[in-house]
Amino acid sequence: TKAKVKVDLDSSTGVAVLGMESSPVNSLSLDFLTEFCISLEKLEMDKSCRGVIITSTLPKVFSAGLDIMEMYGKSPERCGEFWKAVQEMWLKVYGSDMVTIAAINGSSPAGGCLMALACDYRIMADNPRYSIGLNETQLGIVAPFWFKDTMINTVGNRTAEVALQLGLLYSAPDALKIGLVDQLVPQDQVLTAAQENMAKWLAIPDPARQITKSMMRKQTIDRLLSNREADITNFVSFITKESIQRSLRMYLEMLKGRKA
Ligand code: CO8
Repeated sequence: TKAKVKVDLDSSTGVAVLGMESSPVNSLSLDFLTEFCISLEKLEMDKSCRGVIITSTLPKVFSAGLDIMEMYGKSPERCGEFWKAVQEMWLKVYGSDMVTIAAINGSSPAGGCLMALACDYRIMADNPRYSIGLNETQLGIVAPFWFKDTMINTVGNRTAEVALQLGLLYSAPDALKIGLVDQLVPQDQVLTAAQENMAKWLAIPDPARQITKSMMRKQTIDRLLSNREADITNFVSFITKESIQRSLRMYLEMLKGRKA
């Protein structure tokens, strides 16, 4: 099967570009998440790599978030395995010792937004068609506490409260306004801007930056680590409920129907 992640490490700068290329929309399936985590782990272990830029190689979409097909009509065991992989992705990105920059060159709803939020810095293409946010409630599902925590850590409590309840998807300019992203640049400059910004982070001695990052994020990470099994049980019992399955089916039909 075709690789879903493309890694390009420049050993002269110590910066890797991790391109997500799981057509059509980089949805986070179990296979995708497994490959993504292995790639990130390899970079983490590689002493020559100090920073990673996460981006999409597909047009229009950064990541469509969790693969809805992984949550629809699946066995509890499979749902549990899937959820563990979602946790792992967040733990690896949010807790990375490397500098992580999201080069958001397309829409980034729900789990896609979570992945971007887990990075140290976010640069988004200034394109009015792209949106980003935690829109879970619009699907009739609830963003787990660690999605919520990551959002609060980024935009603050009040903004997160409104954003999460209404399941708001923000346009790029609105996302900049609330601090959900840090910088907007024209579409064709997203990667260059990410490289330029990366240089600023890499000018700081690694140990000082890493300890500071850990100081800021450790509490949030520990909250999931100490509740990991309960969080899986909670997800599985929630997602396999008949009413939730019905909501997901309606959402899927809406997605498919939009095209015609
Ligand atoms: N999962 C699976 N398939 C998807 C997904 C997805 N998340 N998103 C899109 N697709 C499919 C579409 O159905 C379509 O399939 P087909 O070609 O068979 O009709 C194909 O991908 C292409 O999609 P579009 O035609 O819609 O492509 P566009 O370029 O027009 O739009 C978007 C791209 C903006 C990404 C759009 O597809 C979209 O909005 N997708 C839905 C995104 C979304 O709402 N994701 C939420 C997932 S839930 C989540 O991530 C967190 C859940 C937390 C769980 C908590 C439970 C307790």
